[in-house]
Formats: sequence, C-alpha cells, structure tokens
Amino acid sequence: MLGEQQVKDFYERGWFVLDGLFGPREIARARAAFERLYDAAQELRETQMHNGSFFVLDAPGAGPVVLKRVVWAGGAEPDLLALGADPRLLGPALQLLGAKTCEQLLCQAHFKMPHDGVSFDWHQDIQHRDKGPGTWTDRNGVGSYVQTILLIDDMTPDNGPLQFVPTPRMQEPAAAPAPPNAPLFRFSQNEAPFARAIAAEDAVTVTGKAGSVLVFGPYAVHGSAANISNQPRRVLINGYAYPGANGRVYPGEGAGRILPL
Ligand SMILES: O=C(O)CCC(=O)C(=O)O
Ligand SMILES: [Fe+2]
Repeated sequence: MLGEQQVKDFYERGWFVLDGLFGPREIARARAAFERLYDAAQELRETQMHNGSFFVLDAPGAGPVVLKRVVWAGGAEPDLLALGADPRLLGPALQLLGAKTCEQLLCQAHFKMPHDGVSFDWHQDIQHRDKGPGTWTDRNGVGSYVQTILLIDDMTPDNGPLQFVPTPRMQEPAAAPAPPNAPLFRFSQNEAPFARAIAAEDAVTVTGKAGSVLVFGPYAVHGSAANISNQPRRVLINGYAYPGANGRVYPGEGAGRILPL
C-alpha cells in the first residue's frame, strides 16, 4: 500500500519515486531483454511490427539504428510482459486509480543510448491518451491513468534523466510569455488547453538507481533531454488506465490487457 505522502505527491505535485522496488537480478533479466530488442532493431532498420512489438526507429545512413521506442515491448519479450503485471507496479496503480482492475495500455521500452540524440519535449501524457472525441474519458474524475517508469539503468544528471515541473509551479504565472510554438497543457479533461513556456528553473530533475520506479499521472508535466554521457539510460514504461477510460487500440500483441486477470 502507498502511504499518504506518496498519494499526495501523485495528485498535488505530480509524481513520486519508489526507490529500489526491483532487485539487481530482476533488473539484469530486464536489461538482457532490452539488449535483445536493441539487437533486433539493428537488423530491422525500419519502423515496423516485429514479434508482437512495434519498433519505432531511425536508420541514418549506414550507422547504428537509433531505436526510439519499442511499443508493447512485452509482445516480443515475456520477461517485460511479466514485469508489467507485477504486484509491485499493479498494486500502487490500482490504489491510485481506485479500481479493482485496469487496462494496461503501455509496456514500452525506451533506450536513450549514449549520444543517440533521443529527447522528449515538455508534455503531459494526456496528450498521448486523449486523441479527440471517443478516444478518452476520465472515468474516475482524477485522470484515470497511472504511468510507471522502471529504471533499467541508473538515471544520472547526464544520461537524459526525466524532469518534472511540479503542478503547483505550473499553476503560478509563467516567468516568460508563451511563444507561438509553446506546448499546450491542461489539468482536467474539460479544461481548454493553455500555452506555456517552461524555464529551466521550473523543473526538478529525477535521478535514481536501476530498479527504482517513477510514478505519475496523465497531467504531470515532464520531459527529458538527450543522453550526453557514455552510459545508456533505458527505462521500461508500464501504463495503466481506469476500466473504460480508453477508446483506442494500441499497437502490439496483447496490448490493452485487463489486469489483474
Ligand atoms: O523516456 C523518457 O525520457 C520520456 C518518457 C515519457 O515521457 C513518458 O513515459 O511519458
Ligand atoms: Fe511522457
């Protein structure tokens, strides 16, 4: 069971971290699965479905393939699928959702290899869940979605760590006026999106050891810069929706499964 402070951090600040949730042997297994996915991508060289997973990649010239993400990585790698159903992730997700079951929408592998240039602009995951009429309904009234990010490698200041803007800071007046291309944010389903520039000092950088897990909701504002270190920064993202919230079909064999079965 999550404590009061973790629940408060989730809803009021935007995120919390569960340190050391998975042990070194479990992470070594997961890392081996990531290595197999990475090696498979080098042979594929084009974005495609493969082995039940959807590989999104760039193949610049003859150099190594830049693997951006493997969507529903558990399709190709049973060990990753098993992690997605682990009670240490599912328990907190169900507690936060206030549900007995949920729909697992994401089991996604992110790589960020040294100097591969992969980065994520400031966003809220609601932008990836709600794609317009019929695609998303906030069924529990508090977001209906929980995202967990399991660190497969240590996440350090230099290898492209996740950064979050605390929700209260997002609700203060912005330091600078929003330029025309500023990202759009909102904090409930029916709110109109607003543009906002984000300054470096708004954000909190999250670092942590492999095996730790970051937990956040669909309105947490986050992003991550490129990996400028010599160490990979791989993470496994498992995302859980309140029953009936999602109206889309996600790619991957078995995506959208109902847990616990
Ligand atoms: O891998 C990253 O740094 C970004 C992940 C992310 O934005 C997400 O899981 O929602
Ligand atoms: Fe995200």
